[in-house]
Amino acid sequence: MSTPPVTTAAATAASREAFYQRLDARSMAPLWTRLKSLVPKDPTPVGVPCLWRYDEVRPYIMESAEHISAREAERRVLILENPALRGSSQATGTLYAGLQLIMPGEIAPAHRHTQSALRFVIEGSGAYTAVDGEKTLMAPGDFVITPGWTWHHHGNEGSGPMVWLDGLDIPMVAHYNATFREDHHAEAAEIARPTGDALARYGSGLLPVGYRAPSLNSPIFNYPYARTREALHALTRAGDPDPHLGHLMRYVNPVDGGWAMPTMAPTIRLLPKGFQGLPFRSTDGMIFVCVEGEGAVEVGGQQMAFAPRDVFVVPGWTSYRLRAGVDTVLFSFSDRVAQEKLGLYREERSPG
Ligand code: GTQ
Repeated sequence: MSTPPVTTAAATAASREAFYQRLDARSMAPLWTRLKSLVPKDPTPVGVPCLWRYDEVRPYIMESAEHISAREAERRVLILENPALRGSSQATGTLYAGLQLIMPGEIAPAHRHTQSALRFVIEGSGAYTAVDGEKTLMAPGDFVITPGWTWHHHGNEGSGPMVWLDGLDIPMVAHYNATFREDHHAEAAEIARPTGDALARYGSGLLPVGYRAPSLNSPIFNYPYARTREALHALTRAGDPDPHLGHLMRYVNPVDGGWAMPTMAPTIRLLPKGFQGLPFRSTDGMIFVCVEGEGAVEVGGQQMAFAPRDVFVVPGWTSYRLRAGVDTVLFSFSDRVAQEKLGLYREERSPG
């Protein structure tokens, strides 16, 4: 039996390093120096908790109209970029968020792209978005879907500015390198159906017999806030909220009962007056909008107070708790639907 030669730690390190350099020259690398970071015990949060107060942001949004038209900009949007991810156009590791402004008489020209978009209306009235041949008029609190690769343009036929939050899966689609876009030959795409058609056909607990869904998106493309609000308040009369999450509802695709969109998971919740949520974390980074009320989120050892129209981010796998001083409504969205389909979604409830 031969005994291995005695080597010093320094000699071992030096010979390994020389080996790694020869591997490097062949576009190879040892896994064992990287394994723990490639396959960590649990997720490292991407981005940091952050909040944009609407009263601070609004003057900049309005000023953007002095600098550029919707036509020239194509989409006049101020991107909400996570402070830890500057330059990436990301609010979370997988999602983009921005505040879009459209002024009276303007049209944001028709285009389509493989990314999916959602809108959550922040302020104004009289503006519409047209998706796949149908217009919908938007009002504050409305949740609107633009499925990937559908023609869409926006217009404002009202007398004041309208602002909404855009949520897009831009980083996710970029990850797959599956980004395509096309500009429509006309500024406004054709309108083929009357306004309200989709809501009547698909959003009344009814579906046309024989209906075949053309995509994984809900055929309802505007979920009006008046209806959503009624549902939330009915819940508060019927029982107690989830101690971690409040009265939490998801926007559903009536065709299959799944999430309303294939890549982004939109939810809305009511936190009753005095709600003190227990800690919770989940693998999906979330973007919230305060719709009504006021409260605070405690996240990553930080307290962030929110008021209506404020937008805030809770990174994935970061424990947070929600509090509300008065009845408070929060919209939020994340990549949870994609994570669920891939078998990745996890959540954790702490007792306090
Ligand atoms: O409204 O189509 O915020 O294409 C970013 C990209 C909005 C839109 C954004 C877009 C849009």
